[in-house]
Amino acid sequence: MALLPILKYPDPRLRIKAQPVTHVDDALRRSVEDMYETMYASKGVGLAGTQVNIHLRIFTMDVSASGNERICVLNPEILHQEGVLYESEGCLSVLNAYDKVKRAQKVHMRGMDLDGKPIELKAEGLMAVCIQHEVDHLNGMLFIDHLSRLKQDRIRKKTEKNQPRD
Ligand code: GNR
Ligand code: NI
Repeated sequence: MALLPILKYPDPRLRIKAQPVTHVDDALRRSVEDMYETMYASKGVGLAGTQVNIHLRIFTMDVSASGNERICVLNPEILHQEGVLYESEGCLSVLNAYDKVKRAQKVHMRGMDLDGKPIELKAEGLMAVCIQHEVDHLNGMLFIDHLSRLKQDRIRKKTEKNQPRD
């Protein structure tokens, strides 16, 4: 088990589109264990492979109050979504930025588990938001991309001040 470094905005690697998982092996299972460890240590409710420089379509999630309900989805696909929800979001890859984002209230998702078996999941509320946030990461998208240009500029400037490049 190991803690993985989390890529921070504006790292260009956060823009890489993740590739589908074609086979599950021990190396992949170990990476997923490291992703859980990293996610829990950072107090995140979700973590996408992209954020830890693993550009495969994988995310881990635990939105439970107990912090003991692990969900890992490989090759997630959102089949259907409905309703509208504005929830305040943050991201382990975007420091010190929180804002409301328009999302679907419910999602119906399909994917594969670590045994390579198909799984289907219907989610609403925070879990639905988290799934949409993680699938965005796998497509190289960040929650701030959903905000106005003005808000994006403010976040970029604040980030540059806190972590100047070179
Ligand atoms: O820990 C996280 N909390 C969160 C809160 C509202 C909406 C989305 C999230 S996901 C985030 C962890 C993260 O950055 N996952 O990619
Ligand atoms: Ni995130």
